[in-house]
Amino acid sequence: MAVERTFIMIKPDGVQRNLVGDIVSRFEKKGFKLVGGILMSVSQDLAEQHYAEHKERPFFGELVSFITSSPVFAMVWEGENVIATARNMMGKTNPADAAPGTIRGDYGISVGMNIIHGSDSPESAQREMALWFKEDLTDYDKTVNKWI
Ligand code: RTP
Ligand code: MG
Repeated sequence: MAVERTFIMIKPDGVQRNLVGDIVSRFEKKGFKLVGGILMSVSQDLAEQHYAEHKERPFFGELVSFITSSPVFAMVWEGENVIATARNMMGKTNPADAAPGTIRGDYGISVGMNIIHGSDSPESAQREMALWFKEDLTDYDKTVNKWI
C-alpha cells in the first residue's frame, strides 16, 4: 500500500466547538503525519471551488455560506491508505448514520454541520491540496513511524 496524502478540514462548527485538539489528536494517535495546517477564513470563491461538484444541489448555497461563516482549520495528513482511513475515522456524511467512535458519530447531529471534511479519492485529494495549500507542504521524518 502506497503512502498517500489527504486534505482534511475542520469546519466552522468544529473550530467553534473546540474540537480542533481532539480531531488533530485522533489523527496523530492513529499514526498519521501532519504535513500542513492553517487556521483560515474561507472566501466565497474558495468555498465555491472546493464544493464545485455540488453546485447544482439544493443545499449548495447553504453549504457555501456555512463554510465561509467562521474560520476553518485546513490540514494535510500523510500515511499509508490515509485517504480512505480518514473517511472511516470521520464516519458517514449524516452524523445520524455515523457510527459511535467516528468523529461525526461522536460529535455531530445534523448533516449541514458535520464538523469535518476529508477528500474522497486520490483525485480529490490532489485537487483539494492544490486548491488550499499554495505553499509547499512540510516534508520531515518522524522516527516514531518505524513503530507503526
Ligand atoms: P465533505 O465533502 O464535506 O467531506 O462531506 P462528504 O464527502 O461526506 O459529503 P458530500 O456528499 O461531499 O457533501 C458535502 C457536504 O454537503 C452537506 N450536505 N448537506 N442538506 C443536505 O442534504 C446535505 N447533503 C450534504 C454536508 O455538510 C456534506 O458534508
Ligand atoms: Mg465530499
